[in-house]
Amino acid sequence: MLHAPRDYSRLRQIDYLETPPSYAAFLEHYLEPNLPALIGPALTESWPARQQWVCPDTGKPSFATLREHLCHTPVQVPVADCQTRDYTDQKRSVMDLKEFLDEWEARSSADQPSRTYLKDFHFVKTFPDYNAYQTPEIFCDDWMNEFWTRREDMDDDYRFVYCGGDGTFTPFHADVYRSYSWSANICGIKKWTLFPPDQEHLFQDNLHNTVYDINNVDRAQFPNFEKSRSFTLYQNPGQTLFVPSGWWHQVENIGDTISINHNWCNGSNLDLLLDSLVSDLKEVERELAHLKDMMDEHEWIETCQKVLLSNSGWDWSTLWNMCSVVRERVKRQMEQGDHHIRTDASTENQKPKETPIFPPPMISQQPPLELTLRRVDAVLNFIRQDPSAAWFLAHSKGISVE
Ligand SMILES: O=C(O)CCC(=O)C(=O)O
Ligand SMILES: [Fe+2]
Repeated sequence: MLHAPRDYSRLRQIDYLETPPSYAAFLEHYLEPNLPALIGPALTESWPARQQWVCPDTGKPSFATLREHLCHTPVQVPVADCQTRDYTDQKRSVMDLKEFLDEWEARSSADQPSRTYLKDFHFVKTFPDYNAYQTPEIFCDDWMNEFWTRREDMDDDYRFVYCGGDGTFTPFHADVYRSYSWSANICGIKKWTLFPPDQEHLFQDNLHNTVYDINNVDRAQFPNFEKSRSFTLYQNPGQTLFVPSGWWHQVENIGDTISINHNWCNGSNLDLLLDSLVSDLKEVERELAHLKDMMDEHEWIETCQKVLLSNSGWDWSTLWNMCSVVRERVKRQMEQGDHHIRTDASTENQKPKETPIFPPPMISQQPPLELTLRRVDAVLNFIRQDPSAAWFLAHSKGISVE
């Protein structure tokens, strides 16, 4: 694979970058080695969200402005009950945004901790004309949002807002597909505990159950957890954290907190995404092993891919299609430069579409195009050479594996 092995053992602290780094520096020191960085508030200073959603005097959410800007029509939002566990996650439901804000404000005024956490709220998709923030240049090489916002069969994205009062939290996890995330704090403080990759064996039991809350670990069930290595940091208002691929983490809100978070991936963590898909598939095959003898070979492949898609949100065709879309775009950039990027983005933006597109990165916001092409081709070739994956793709609608 086209990536040097990553070594986390010499990492002693998480860098704080007062001034936002150039794209080239961010690529070299954080994206490629897969290391976290906390970036100072200059990165988000000009965002309307920072100016409009926070009371300048108190630093608390401006509940009246949020209601005025976001609640003219009823909006249903996803929420989690932080006090009720549901397997590896919290109990999820939906509620009306105005009702959520009213309840949050009442608790905040009474200095009471909250248990309802608005999370994974597709903000840009819900408010396409709001322009509450601009994706910083260092995070523009984002294939997940580029791909999902253009898919004709699925108007989706990974651009979220999180809102929660004091005491709300996100349990211990690694992100979807082992993607990166970035998280910008609009107000409040987030306490992050981050665990470098490759320590899963220390926080899993024999049955592959994983620790849920790092503050309440059953030492009998997870005797090795205390051997794990982690970094704790406090993210203040305006600061942005880059969370690398495959780093497990838990996040706890201190005070009333609003953040903007994207999940994303690109050529620098593509190998980790592929590893993650392969290991998710192995897990599915283990779970379904008792059915294998009852099926023919092709039925088995299809069943495993179906379960993989429903458990993990992707299958071979998802990874194949994302890489193919990026490959086409990179080849166009090699031939035509950036010109078409701006034109494509502006014409597509004029189409009435539920999810506004995420524009592809300019040449200056990504690694050398030849390197990206080699990395994408390595993954496409890996898939072509895997007999089950190749058979599955050859029988998937609209895919040509040539
Ligand atoms: O802010 C939170 O509660 C969770 C954020 C998170 O897990 C992430 O950005 O990856
Ligand atoms: Fe996360």
